[in-house]
Order: sequence, then C-alpha cells, then structure tokens
Amino acid sequence: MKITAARLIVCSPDRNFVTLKIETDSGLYGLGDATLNGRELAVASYLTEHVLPCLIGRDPFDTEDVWQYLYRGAYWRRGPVTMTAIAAVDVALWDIKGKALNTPVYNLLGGKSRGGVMVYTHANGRDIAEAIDSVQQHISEGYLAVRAQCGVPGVESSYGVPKGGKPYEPAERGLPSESLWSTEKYLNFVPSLFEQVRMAVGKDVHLLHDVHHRLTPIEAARLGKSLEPYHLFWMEDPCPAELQEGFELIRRHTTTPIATGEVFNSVWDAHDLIRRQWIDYIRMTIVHGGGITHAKKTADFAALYQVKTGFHGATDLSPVTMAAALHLGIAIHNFGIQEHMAHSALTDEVFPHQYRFDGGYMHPGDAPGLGVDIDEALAAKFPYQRAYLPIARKLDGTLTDW
Ligand code: EZ4
Ligand code: CO
Repeated sequence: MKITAARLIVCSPDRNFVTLKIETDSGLYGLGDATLNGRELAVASYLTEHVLPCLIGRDPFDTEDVWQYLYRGAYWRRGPVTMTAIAAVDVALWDIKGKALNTPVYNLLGGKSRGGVMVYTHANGRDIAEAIDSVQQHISEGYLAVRAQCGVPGVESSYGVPKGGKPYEPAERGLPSESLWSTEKYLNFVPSLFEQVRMAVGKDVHLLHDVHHRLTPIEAARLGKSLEPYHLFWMEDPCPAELQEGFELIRRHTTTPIATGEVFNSVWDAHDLIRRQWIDYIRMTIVHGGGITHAKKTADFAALYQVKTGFHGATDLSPVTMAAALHLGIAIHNFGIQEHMAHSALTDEVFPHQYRFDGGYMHPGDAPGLGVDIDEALAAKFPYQRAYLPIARKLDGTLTDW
C-alpha cells in the first residue's frame, strides 16, 4: 500500500480543530488530529509546507520508520509544534493500518486489558454550593470520577469556571483575555472546597483537582498536605514542570497523588519525573506527544516505575485524539484514568465516532481503525477563527502561569 495524498481540514465547529487526512492507493484513508490550542496554524503550516510532501509514496504500515523519519530526519526535534505534526501523521497511519487489517487499533497495541476505560469529567461552580451541585450532577450521569474546580472568593475568573452559563471552554475567540490570580486566596480556600465536596458525595467517588501550574513546589506541598484528609485521586499540574526536580520537594511532604504533563511533548519532558517516581500519573497526550507510537513507548517506560497514564482529554483534543486515547488506554496494562470533557453536539456531528460512554467507562468501539470519521461538507461550514487561551496576572499585575 502507498500513500497517495495528504491534506488538512481546518474547521471551527464551536472551537478550532486541525485534522489530517491521509489517502492511499487502496482507497482507505486515515485521520489524525493536529490541533494545538491557540497555535493551530503553526502546526498546519509545518505539516503542509514541510511534512506532507515527504509522505507521498510511503507505505502507511511503516509507522516506526515514518516516525523516526519525521523526528530524527528533521534534525530539529521536539517542541509542541513539531510533535503535534508528527502525532497527526502517526495517528492517521495507525487508523489506516487498522482499517487495512480490518481490526480496531487496540488489537494492534496489545488487545483489551480491561472491559472499559475509566474516565473523569469536569465539575465546576462559581461557589462551593454550585461546585457540589455540578459534582453530583455528573455522578448521577454515571461518572465514577469527577474533577472539581471552583471560583475562589476575591479572585476574578478562576481557571475552570465557566462564564455566563455556557459550558467551560479553555479558548476564546479574539485576542487573549486576562484573568487575575492570588495564590494566597487560593491556598486558603481549596481545602474547604474539598472538605465540603467530600462530605456531600461520600468516600467512593474519585475526586480530582487541577492546580493548572500555578504554585511553587513548596506551595504545592502545602496544598497536597492540606488535601490529604479528602483522599484525592490526584492533584494535577501543581507547578510548572520545566523544573522536574521541583517535584521531589512536593513528594517529600505529601501523599496526595500527583499527575502532570498535559503540556509535555516527548518522554524527555518526563524522564526524571518518571524514573525518580516523583509523579503517579503521566498526562502527556497522544496529539501533542508524537502520536500513538511515542505514547505507547512512554507508557511502557512509565510502567517500569509504577507510574500510570492519565491522558489529557479536554475539548481542544479532537474526537480523533479521544478515540486514539481510548484504543491505547484499553490496551496498556498501566492505564490509570482518562480525562473526558465532552465535546459540543456540533463537534460530535462533524466527527461521527464509535466511542461511547457507559456507567463511568468509555469504550473505543470495535470498528476497524480508530472508528472516527469527519463530515467534510459540514466542517466547511465552520471556518477557522483565531482564538487564544487566556493569560493570568497576579493582583499586582505580574504575569503568571495561566
Ligand atoms: O487548560 O486543554 O486538564 N485540563 C486542562 C485544560 C487545558 C486546556 C489547554 O488547551 O488543564 O483545560
Ligand atoms: Co489540566
């Protein structure tokens, strides 16, 4: 089999998505997600100008060789733009491979290690009462694990809290909006949030929380310690993770489990975090971390150190990435949990898919390949619109991590 064509579909059904379609001389095609939230066209250009011309004539079964060709062969390596571009190609090739062999991709990755993929979803509220309602709402939908975020008194527009009654969406059209941040107010508030949520929902529900890179290691250590009585499933991204050894300090002080890595793009970003056992869950996602080929290797490396996966799964990861994550998640032994922030009905219509939610678990479905398609005619009705993630400033105006 040979690759005959490769092109991008850039669309915005409620939010921007960049999708790669690779066609072959067999008539089969594969889809890959190339969405990098707020920097979409950089990846699109990297693919169109530099990668796609090199794919024509290659055998789509050669996922390892194509991956090395795009990684080592570029000389310049790693970084979110490059690794998202490589991921798009890699995932599209796995999709083709599954279709050609008439089997779901999970069968090429080890088969099923479990009956379903446990997912967590997002609950949020402007105040604690609303947050508790939101957690309970998701429990009644069948979720076994829920992430709780809440407005912090005295801090305008906290991370994860929706504006104006709309579902929370991490990117907004127009130029970047600004939000304010106070570590002091946050640290004083969050323990009371989880005290009340835990009291309301009982012991069995898995509760998670995303700190979104906003603390220093010693502040994160304090937070982790103060949350211990409420037995969180994890504390996510407690601090910016460029400084991997910063996590050693957090670890020394708290038994609250730690998840990090949604902004990572290769195993090298998490190499020390994993081999030193400074984290419990690695969140690097398939779309930003070099595709299924590299995510599988990263998961296998993490397994040696009893670190599990907890892949990023917000709405800026398209249904193609969600499907890929579910195929990998059901196959690997050290799967931990999968994030599931539901896409809008319009996004789901543009990307018809086989995966489904049932009683707290998701299943990738049994269609050959990934089981996701794209309705190109519908996608064309929703052209790309520039959008950005917000930025954050401290109360005195200093730019800080969003
Ligand atoms: O801010 O996906 O855990 N989920 C998250 C997300 C991220 C966005 C960034 O594009 O942290 O809400
Ligand atoms: Co996060």
